[in-house]
Amino acid sequence: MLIYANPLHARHEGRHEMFRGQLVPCHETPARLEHVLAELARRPVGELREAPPIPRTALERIHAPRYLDFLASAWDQWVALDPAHAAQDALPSVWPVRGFRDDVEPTNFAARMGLYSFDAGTPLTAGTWAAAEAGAACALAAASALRQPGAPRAAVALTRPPGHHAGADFFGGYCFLNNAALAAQALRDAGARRVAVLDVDYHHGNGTQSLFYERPDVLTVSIHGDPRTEYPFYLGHADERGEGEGFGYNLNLPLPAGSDFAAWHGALGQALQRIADFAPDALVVALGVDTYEGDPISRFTLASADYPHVGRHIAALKLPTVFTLEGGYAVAAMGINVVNVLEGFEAA
Ligand code: 6XA
Ligand code: ZN
Repeated sequence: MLIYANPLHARHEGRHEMFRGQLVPCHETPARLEHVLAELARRPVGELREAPPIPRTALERIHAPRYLDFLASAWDQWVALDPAHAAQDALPSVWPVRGFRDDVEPTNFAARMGLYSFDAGTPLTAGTWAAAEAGAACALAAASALRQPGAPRAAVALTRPPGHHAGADFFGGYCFLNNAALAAQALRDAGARRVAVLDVDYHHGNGTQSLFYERPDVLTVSIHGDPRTEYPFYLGHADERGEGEGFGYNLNLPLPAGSDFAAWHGALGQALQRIADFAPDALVVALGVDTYEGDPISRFTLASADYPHVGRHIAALKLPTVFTLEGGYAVAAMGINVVNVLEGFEAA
């Protein structure tokens, strides 16, 4: 497999996130990706490649122009308000919920942060845009690689910040640009007739679901903690099946917090059956390993030894596959768990 690691990921390093009513050190840190790279150096499952820059037109296939303009310039605007801001992160604190307008872009910076986000856990920093854009470039490069003659079976975008919570025009859940959606769209644009996205992160991929909700050409399937108790709370229920032409092309498999690998594995079987029935030309896997028993913010109990099986089962679909990196906060185990999935896939 080919591996595109985001060379600018460490430029995004948030200081604090709002968590249970307090500002706490960020869970989503550069060390996460460093651990995956270190484990890949020990167990090379693929060849590391560099991604070319992503054109703005590719970003606009998924994200709204005014959102991209805001993200690209937000840090400069934040520091222009007060030079002291250079030493702080920008976090949103006000949002347009039901009944408010979102068609008029406010000039006030805090109001625009709220317009383009859905939580206060996702700090925007000096290097956020550079890191997010370079991460999206990895997703695009991974998708393009699969369409080349003599392509390998899989390509990996080792990205952070992650992407699956980001929608057409909002950030949240540590995500800014939706790498999995960008890869799926790039596969479609390069000629794949149908693409499936399988999201195995602990948290529902609300951004990916909403981006493809009315489309029958991209099937979205997600296994995740039940949103009644688990983030992102307001989407991810089993009765969300898609809308209009997209009806029947979204499958949510929520599981109760505390679920073990036996339960998770059952849901994976359902997910893989639905994907096989859809008969796609390519697959995108939003690979979060926050399903791990030691994860500090999640509540499934998968063990490191379970992850090779996850990779093996996904490989059984026999589809050209892009992996994008999503969550996982048990930092020391993260490298092992991610490489276990990739190794299981390669060994199949
Ligand atoms: C709330 C928790 C964000 C979850 C991020 C994640 N600040 N998503 O791992 O997959
Ligand atoms: Zn997650």
